[in-house]
Amino acid sequence: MINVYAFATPNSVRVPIALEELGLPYVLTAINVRKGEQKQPGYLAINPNGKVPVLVDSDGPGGKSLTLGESGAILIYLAEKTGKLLPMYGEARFRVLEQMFFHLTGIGPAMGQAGYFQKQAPEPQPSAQARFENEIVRVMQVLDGILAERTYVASDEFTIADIVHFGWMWRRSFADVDLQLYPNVQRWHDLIDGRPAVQKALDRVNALIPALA
Ligand SMILES: N[C@@H](CCC(=O)N[C@@H](CS)C(=O)NCC(=O)O)C(=O)O
Repeated sequence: MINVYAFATPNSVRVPIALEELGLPYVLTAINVRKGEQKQPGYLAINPNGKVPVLVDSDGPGGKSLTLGESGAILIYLAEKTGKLLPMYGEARFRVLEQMFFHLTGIGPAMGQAGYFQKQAPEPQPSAQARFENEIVRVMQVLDGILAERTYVASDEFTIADIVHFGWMWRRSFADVDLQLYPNVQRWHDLIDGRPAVQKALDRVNALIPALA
């Protein structure tokens, strides 16, 4: 049995997408980060880092239960559990990891920080906002150049690196990112968004948001 603790967020959505793509059944439990549920003691006992997503696999390595945070680590775990979406050896494997690290240390943090300074900072911080907005343009241009050469981000095969990149592209409006400025990324985004497993995962995470009374 696989349990996923998540919300409708860019880092969370990767895990349901991977599980849908891999055809693994899972229970999805909402941790409402807008209400601070990720900082409650019960959840901190599952993830001391106080963030979503978390995956709990009762049938983990050696038949023991595994509790795992960090969306990138979770995707590698699921790929290796099933032998899919991550080549085992050679350059192809390291191109996937290269793209995952590029996103997780570059694009994702830039989008998160830009959105924070645009929309949530208690007072305007123009130089901080400009720093992260400029970084988004730089890394998005890098990604656009990569996608001019390849169908998917790591190769001409769909991999977990595409799932990692897709999370923030799905939630790009938080950082006011316009994909029309990056035509190769737009082409790739539409390809990923059109996958039935991706749509199923998006429906499931969107359903975690409580309806406004
Ligand atoms: N590096 C982590 C980042 C997780 C993360 O920042 N999750 C956000 C939602 S997208 C969160 O839990 N935010 C609530 C908070 O930071 O308190 C991952 O990839 O899983």
